[in-house]
Amino acid sequence: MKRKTKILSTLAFLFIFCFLAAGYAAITDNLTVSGSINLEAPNEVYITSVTHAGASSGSTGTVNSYTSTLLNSTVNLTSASSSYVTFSITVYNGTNFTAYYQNTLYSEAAYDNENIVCTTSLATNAPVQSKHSLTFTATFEYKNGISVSNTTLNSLVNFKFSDELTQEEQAVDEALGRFDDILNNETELGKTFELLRDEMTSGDGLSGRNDTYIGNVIGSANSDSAAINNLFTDAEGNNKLVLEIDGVQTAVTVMVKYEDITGDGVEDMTIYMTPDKITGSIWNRPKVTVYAAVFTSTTLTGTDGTTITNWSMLGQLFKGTATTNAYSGNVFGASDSFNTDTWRSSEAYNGIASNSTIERVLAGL
Ligand SMILES: [Ca+2]
Repeated sequence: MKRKTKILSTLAFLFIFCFLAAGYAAITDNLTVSGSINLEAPNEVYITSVTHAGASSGSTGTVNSYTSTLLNSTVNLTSASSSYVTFSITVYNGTNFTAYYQNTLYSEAAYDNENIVCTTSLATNAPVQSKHSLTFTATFEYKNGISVSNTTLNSLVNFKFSDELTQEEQAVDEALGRFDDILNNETELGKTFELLRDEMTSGDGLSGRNDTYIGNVIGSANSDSAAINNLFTDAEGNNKLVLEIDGVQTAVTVMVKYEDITGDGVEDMTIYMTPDKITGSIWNRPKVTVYAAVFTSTTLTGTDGTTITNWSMLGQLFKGTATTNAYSGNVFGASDSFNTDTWRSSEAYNGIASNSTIERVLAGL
């Protein structure tokens, strides 16, 4: 997941470099692609469409190209100081986290008429939710009170969204990517969905142990923690539950449950992750931040008759809280885990209020 992002960032950079080196005319030719290329959605916020949304009489706007959150356009206004051109722009958030509009940026080298300004309909920090689109307008018009001389603007503007993740969010994102790999039959070291299920159901001799979930929370059995750490370690030996940036380490504690969340009678795989330290007691059960994602399975049949099970994430990664609790089977009843039944969203999704259960949040999708 991370490598993919790097490659795409490099491509985006090369695009920008092409703009600067070759000028605008050439890029339109470069973008002519024939045949069909199947690309995965980039793990970033990016423009998916730009259309005309209005102009004053005699004014015209041309979309030369767009990539990432960059728009290259030419507008020709009239000498009327009130003339304008408006584009309607749709962006898609391919990341696992809500991104927020920051500002519209440009460099003077790629903006050849300082008397024309670009204003968007977005408020600062307007959110675009993970795996969702957002449409807004960008209007090019004269600055107030200038005397019109040059009526044309060639520009490259960047509608900047902050998809920068905190280290905790990055750590959770890495763990989520690894979980997807485990479910979808990654063959390295034999780590698969089947192995995960085997570890859940193997039992560890503790009374009351539930074979539908497994975690590496403090109170879980050593064998459960070891199994989770083994599963989340990739072929290069990197434990994806620990992220270290500049010497600062963030550990992710996970609980994986095999349960029917969608209500169709078929078990789903749910992963709950917290970057918080779980420090409760039997007398004190504080809430911890818990991210949750639900994966549902589809069985596909190949032309040769073989079948594979494909797991895909429903919606997005949801942020919420859960109450600390004792891990099932822990006879001492300490708050060494968290109770997934108490999970409530802490952000609103698709008109569903925050403080909703994961079932309710999913039902709104
Ligand atoms: Ca289900």
